[in-house]
Amino acid sequence: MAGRFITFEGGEGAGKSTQVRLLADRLRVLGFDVTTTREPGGSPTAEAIRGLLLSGRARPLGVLGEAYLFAAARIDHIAETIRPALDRGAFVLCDRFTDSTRVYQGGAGGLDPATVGDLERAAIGALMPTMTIILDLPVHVGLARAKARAGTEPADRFEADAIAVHEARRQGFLAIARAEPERCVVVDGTADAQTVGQAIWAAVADRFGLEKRTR
Ligand code: Z5A
Repeated sequence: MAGRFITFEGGEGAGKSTQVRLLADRLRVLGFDVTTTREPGGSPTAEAIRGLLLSGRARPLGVLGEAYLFAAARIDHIAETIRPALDRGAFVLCDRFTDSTRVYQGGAGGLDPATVGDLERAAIGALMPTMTIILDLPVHVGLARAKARAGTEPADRFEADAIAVHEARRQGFLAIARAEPERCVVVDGTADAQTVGQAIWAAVADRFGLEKRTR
């Protein structure tokens, strides 16, 4: 794998999409080839599956059925978007990836860890992110942001879950960070977007040895 694969994780409204954009801008200014993408989605077939999942139409399949759909979308996303970009040496910045399945369908979702692990291996093989940025903030702050952005639009399938479920997800991401400190960096997402972006940039520059090009 020639490129570098950075994923962004965290709860609803944590600021992942905003930070993907800010980091992409910084890297492009430095002349890097950057692909930004998201899950579920990121390729035409995976975007179609996203529609099924977020609308709630797949909910009758249960957590196992939804997990299979997230995995199917991921298989296509990797083949069509992530792998080609990494092979040409790009930075790939992805809004959610396999940690979201671990947390939303496993952990807080109740799917047993062995099944989550089997599905992960089947879908991604050895393609773990080079670096994962976990944006952490209190649940009520993230939900308020998501609600303000959505206006009168109804909450999606996952936003609509109970506060206790959102809190379990937050703790799930923090547990992954503790278990895999070499891959994961937890960033406080409560500050303004530019301040959060600066903290992320410091971590990325350090991780990939970019400091000399930026200071
Ligand atoms: N899911 C799953 O269950 N299993 C899986 O394997 C995968 C996903 C891959 C995808 O939803 C859903 O799928 C997700 C998990 C589940 N659950 N939900 N809901 P999505 O893609 O539609 O949404 P999301 O991933 O949860 O992200 P989000 O709600 O769109 O938020 P975000 O990307 O983290 O934040 P944002 O869009 O950058 O910012 C939200 C708002 O806050 C926006 O108005 C910003 O301008 C504002 N913002 C951003 N940063 C700040 C700061 N720092 N201060 C103040 N305001 C800010």
